[in-house]
Amino acid sequence: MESTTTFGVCPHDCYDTCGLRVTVDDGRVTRIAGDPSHPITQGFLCFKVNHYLDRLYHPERLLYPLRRVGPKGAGQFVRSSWDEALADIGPRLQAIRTRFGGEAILPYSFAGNMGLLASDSLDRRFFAALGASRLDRTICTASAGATARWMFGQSLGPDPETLPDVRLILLWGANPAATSVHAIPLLDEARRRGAWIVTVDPLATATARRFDQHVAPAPNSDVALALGLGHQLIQTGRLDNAFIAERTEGFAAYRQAALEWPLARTAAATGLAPETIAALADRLASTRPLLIRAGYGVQRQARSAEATWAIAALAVITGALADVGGGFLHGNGDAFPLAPLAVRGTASPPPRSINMIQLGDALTTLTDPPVAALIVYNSNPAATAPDQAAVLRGLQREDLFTVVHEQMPTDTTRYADWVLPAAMSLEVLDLHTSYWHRYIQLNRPAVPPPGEAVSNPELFRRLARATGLSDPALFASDEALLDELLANSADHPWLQGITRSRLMESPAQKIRLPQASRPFIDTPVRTPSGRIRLNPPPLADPPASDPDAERPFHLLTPSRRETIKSSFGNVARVRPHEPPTLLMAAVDMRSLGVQGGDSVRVHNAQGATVLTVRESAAVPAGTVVSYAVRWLDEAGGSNINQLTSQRLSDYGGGATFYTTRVSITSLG
Ligand SMILES: Nc1nc2c(c(=O)[nH]1)N[C@H]1C(S)=C(S)[C@@H](COP(=O)(O)OP(=O)(O)OC[C@H]3O[C@@H](n4cnc5c(=O)[nH]c(N)nc54)[C@H](O)[C@@H]3O)O[C@H]1N2
Ligand SMILES: Nc1nc2c(c(=O)[nH]1)N[C@H]1C(S)=C(S)[C@@H](COP(=O)(O)OP(=O)(O)OC[C@H]3O[C@@H](n4cnc5c(=O)[nH]c(N)nc54)[C@H](O)[C@@H]3O)O[C@H]1N2
Ligand code: SF4
Ligand SMILES: [Mo]
Repeated sequence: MESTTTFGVCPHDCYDTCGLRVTVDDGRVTRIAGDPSHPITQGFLCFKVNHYLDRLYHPERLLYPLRRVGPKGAGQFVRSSWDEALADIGPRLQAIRTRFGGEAILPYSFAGNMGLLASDSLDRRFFAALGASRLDRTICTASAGATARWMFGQSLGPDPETLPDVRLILLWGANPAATSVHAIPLLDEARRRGAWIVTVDPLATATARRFDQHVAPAPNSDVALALGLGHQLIQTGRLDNAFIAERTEGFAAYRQAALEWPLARTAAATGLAPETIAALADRLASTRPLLIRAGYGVQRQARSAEATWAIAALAVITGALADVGGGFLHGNGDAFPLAPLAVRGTASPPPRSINMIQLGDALTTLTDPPVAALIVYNSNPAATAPDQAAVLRGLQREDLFTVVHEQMPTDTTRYADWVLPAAMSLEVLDLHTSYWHRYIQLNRPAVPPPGEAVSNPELFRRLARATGLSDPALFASDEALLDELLANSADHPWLQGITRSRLMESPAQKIRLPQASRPFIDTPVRTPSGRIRLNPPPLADPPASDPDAERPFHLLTPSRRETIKSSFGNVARVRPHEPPTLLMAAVDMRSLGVQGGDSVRVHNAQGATVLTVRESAAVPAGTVVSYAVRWLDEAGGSNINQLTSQRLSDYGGGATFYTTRVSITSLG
């Protein structure tokens, strides 16, 4: 028996971007393990990817092109061939372009596979060549990213490997025990060395229970809490005035905003005891190094950017940025200075942009031109996009031509005209960066794709040929794309010597930014003035009216430990076996007259779904929780995104999933 081991990378949308060791025996993957030599992965994987063979060799894997035969959305398909599929798709896209213009074609993708070739390569070239509508990929971190760029010019924070040196860590709207498990050993080590770790989360999550202190503000009261802490620091004269004077601008605007939040008002808005707020301010003023890690939970609300700004400002006014390991971390994406691949568009002026959060409106209300073709890859919007009723209404349109490239039958493939089979990351070449750690990693194929499945770049080569496009850049090989990516930025000091051959020898290369380098102290602040901006970004006013404002419960739908959004929804050993659940405080269950196991109808102006109630001590009164994201076919054709809205955040065009008010009706 022939046995080989290759290095791979976990492709999922996760902070940890693990290095994998993949064992292949006689052409079949037999073991997938964490790379023991990878300093972040440390030889272990999370619960879900420990069962990855079940996903790789899943009996439902899509192996051949499928052509729709039944009515739209009925999920009836017959096996077809690539020749037949491309002979239909190519001319149809051309006809749509001739009739309405390229903008009638809309790509929809996110981070199903985070590889740079899978998520951001020939797809962009193909759609630009067609003059297709552009997609603003905002669904995850757009608000925090835009706010970080406003304040610092970049999304950059300390190297996570410096975490053990930090003495006060705030995990604000982050749940790494579920969403970034490789942070836990680093946090544990910091604690062994004397750190105090505070979780700021309305829910008593596994993270909150594990560490030293849980501060539980009311959902969406982060602006009040962060500015209230700032108020305390100002009033008690514990700012780093020298740091503020030398390195920032806009402090007067910050100060004015913070002074509106005296202790009593902050306590009332957050539901926290005044002593808790004052004591936390004391800690912030007196402990070094201080790191504030803002998770993505704080920036899925209507006031996402304002909250991110107010939280990050605490790390600035205390001077915490000046210590190794200290400062503010929302993301580390800009630690990888890879210039994107060159894209040539045909359209002038550039085509319209469509915010992916507003897919429902794009499919149902746009007329000039309408969206006539939708090409989905790396994403499952029927389950994960907000305002699901509008999304499904759009997908249901008989005059919408929908092509979905997928690994599994999903809620979205059900609405396709063509389902095309996608390779998995263990079957393709790719390059990965991380939004948290500092390793750039090569993913090598361990086995070929099964059946007729193809990688994302290969899909777009085939689509380009079928639509009659001829620019050679649309047909670049995977190796050429990889070399182009690395060569584009080869001069950058952080990427010195990181070449394809180096990565072939040693597949996880740390970028050449010294671990002890302090972001925005030892690296430039890339704002127009070169100073950190303490004045808030230009925040949008709230909408004049919110039809759900008076509903009794605040619904939160954060990440579930067992799945990544809707991915893994069909992996039996991983997915939850209970029906889609609503977690409630005992006091709310009593007042509604419901018991554990009862069905309730959860509804608001957007839509409705039915969930099974379970009592939870982790949930405060007035808040209800349903972890994201279950498949629609588990719950009679709907999930919690029936209740979320297309409303955009205050800056950066981000999602507002966690600003959702609902009513609940007992069904017994
Ligand atoms: N196991 C697993 N891992 C994942 C994912 C997954 O689905 N499952 N998803 C991946 C993806 S796509 C992402 S973006 C990341 C996200 O991972 P995280 O950054 O951890 O973000 P979330 O899970 O969205 O929310 C984190 C916490 O924010 C809290 N929260 C909600 N509303 C508020 C609020 O108003 N204020 C405050 N202070 N806290 C609030 C929630 O209760 C939750 O515990 O995780 C990635 N990793
Ligand atoms: N209510 C609520 N909704 C949410 C969130 C929330 O917190 N609450 N979180 C939001 C966030 S943070 C995010 S990031 C989004 C994520 O939402 P999506 O982008 O829809 O992510 P997934 O549900 O993981 O689906 C990814 C799909 O890509 C497919 N895929 C994986 N690799 C490949 C590949 O190489 N090629 C192709 N063609 N397909 C591939 C997988 O099989 C899977 O079906 O969900 C958002 N939706
Ligand atoms: S999902 Fe995250 S923690 Fe799990 S293996 Fe992938 S990168 Fe690692
Ligand atoms: Mo995300």
